[in-house]
Amino acid sequence: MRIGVVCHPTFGGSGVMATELANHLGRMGHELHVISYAQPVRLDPFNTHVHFHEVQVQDYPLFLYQPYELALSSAMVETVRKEKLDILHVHYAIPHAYAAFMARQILADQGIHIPVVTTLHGTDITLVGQLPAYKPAVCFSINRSTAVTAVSESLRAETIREFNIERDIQVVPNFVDVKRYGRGDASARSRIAQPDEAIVCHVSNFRKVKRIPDVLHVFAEIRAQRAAKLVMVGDGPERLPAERLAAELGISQDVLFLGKTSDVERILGVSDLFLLPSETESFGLAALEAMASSVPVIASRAGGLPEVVDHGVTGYLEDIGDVSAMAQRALHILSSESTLAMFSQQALEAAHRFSMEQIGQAYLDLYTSLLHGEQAHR
Ligand code: GMT
Repeated sequence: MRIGVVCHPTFGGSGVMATELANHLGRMGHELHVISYAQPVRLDPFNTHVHFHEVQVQDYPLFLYQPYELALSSAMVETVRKEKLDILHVHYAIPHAYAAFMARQILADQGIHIPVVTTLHGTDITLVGQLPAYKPAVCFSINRSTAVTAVSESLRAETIREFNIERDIQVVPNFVDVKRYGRGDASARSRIAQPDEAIVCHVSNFRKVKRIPDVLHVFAEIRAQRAAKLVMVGDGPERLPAERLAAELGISQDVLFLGKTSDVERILGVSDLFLLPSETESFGLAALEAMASSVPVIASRAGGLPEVVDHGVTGYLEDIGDVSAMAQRALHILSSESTLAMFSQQALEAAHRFSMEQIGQAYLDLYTSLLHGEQAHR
């Protein structure tokens, strides 16, 4: 199959999912054409079946805002025509579903009919997508996609509740390539912590929705009871305030802010516990990646997190903002080697439920059904 993929190329989970899916389908022998304004970080440069097409936005002094959606629609049209694509799969509705609708119209005008799959990922529905400035266009482009998927039941339900949806939305959860993850040895661990210290980890893009202060408050309560280090991976607007808060809480010496790093797997591989106390989280790919590294998760009972984290089995879920309950759960998991080992094992087993092979096949099945229902351009 010849598949066009549109995504945000940054460190966010939707870009990671789009790119890993492209790498996986490319390894299966399909031809993947990734269209974005920059090469996604995880795109496999050694995979000869995966190709990158950069969207060229031309600066023009009349515009205060350069029209990215127009450039993206044009790039989709050109790539579909030149590469004879069968299907377009766009990740994150804004602005991709809208730009894909336009591309599809332009192509139809030229006698080329191509199905468009839109995958909803999170704040495209739960936050940004609901802003009055975007909502009508988001709703329209969801209704006009050939097929729509959401990464959790929770996100599907919220989309139907908040938008005027006139169509089916299929749930296709996120996946993880468990083989990429593993446990680090004592020497790797010793670079972060002393042998008696637990390693607690958080990975995100440090936006308000992640409730970064809660991560620090939970850790401060853990730290008051036992030796531990907190590793904060990622960067974003909440990072500087978090560094100040760590100082105010008197825990700076035990908190490492590592910024953006492509070594997330190695850091997870030496971690004992993962914290994700988000305000909302449609899925929580970071939690799944932690579980694939045998790291139990303490998270908020929000959005799709209960579909990923099994309360009392692979970690614990507590009410949003209940930092004391989260800290108590964390201390329980860390209370003995055998308790930690049991949760770690269960976390790893649960991660296998979201295997790349199975989810990749679900997308392929969807593409195939659309191609049978709609004449592709050849
Ligand atoms: O929607 C966002 O905030 C951005 C998006 C991203 O690109 O990282 O994150 C969402 O998509 C991920 C991949 O499907 C999910 O794992 C995240 O839970 C989701 N983020 C939120 O819902 C806050």
